[in-house]
Amino acid sequence: MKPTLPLGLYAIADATYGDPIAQARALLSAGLGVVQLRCKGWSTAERVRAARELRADFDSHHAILIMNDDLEAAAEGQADGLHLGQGDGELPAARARLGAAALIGRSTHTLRHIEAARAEGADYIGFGPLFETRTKETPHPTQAALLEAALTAAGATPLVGIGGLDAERLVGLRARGLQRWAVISAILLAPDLAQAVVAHR
Ligand code: TZP
Ligand code: MG
Repeated sequence: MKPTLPLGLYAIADATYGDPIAQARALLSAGLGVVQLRCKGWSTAERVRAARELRADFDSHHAILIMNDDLEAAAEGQADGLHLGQGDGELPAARARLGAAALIGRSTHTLRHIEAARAEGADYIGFGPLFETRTKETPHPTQAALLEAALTAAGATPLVGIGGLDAERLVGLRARGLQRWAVISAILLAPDLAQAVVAHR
């Protein structure tokens, strides 16, 4: 059965900020139900190894493991799902490879992207960058002003806001209807990860 994306914080373990295996374990210990493994610049074999190493931890925490970017790594690494950017390949091909139970998300940067993601059968939609981000070079303008329109465009498909999020910004975004969000640097660069998770969940 396809897992349900939890409300609140969608955590990301990111090799940009250290060892993603240690990060993922810490995020699971902090009680998070979904963690994406984002290992830019790694080979598929390295991603597969990381996912396999973490599989038992995710199972014991009943948590969802999402692989970023790499369909083959998601399949071989026995991830629960895959996150595709705009340039990361066709969603139907990923669905065919991973099966109906896989949770497949698509990054979107415009309202048109959101409509396309729904049409291709995305299980959830990442939307951003909401604010300037230090994690990723993005040619896309910040999208926070479009949040309400994005939520409407997403309809029943869960939307995960991303980009430059911190605890203070989340207060305003949640008041405007955001129910799910992804945070990278504000958590992974915090001196105390568990405390940062509490502040952003
Ligand atoms: N996609 C849009 S912004 C972003 C991604 C992967 C990076 C978000 O990182 P941060 O550090 O939470 O701004
Ligand atoms: Mg990508």
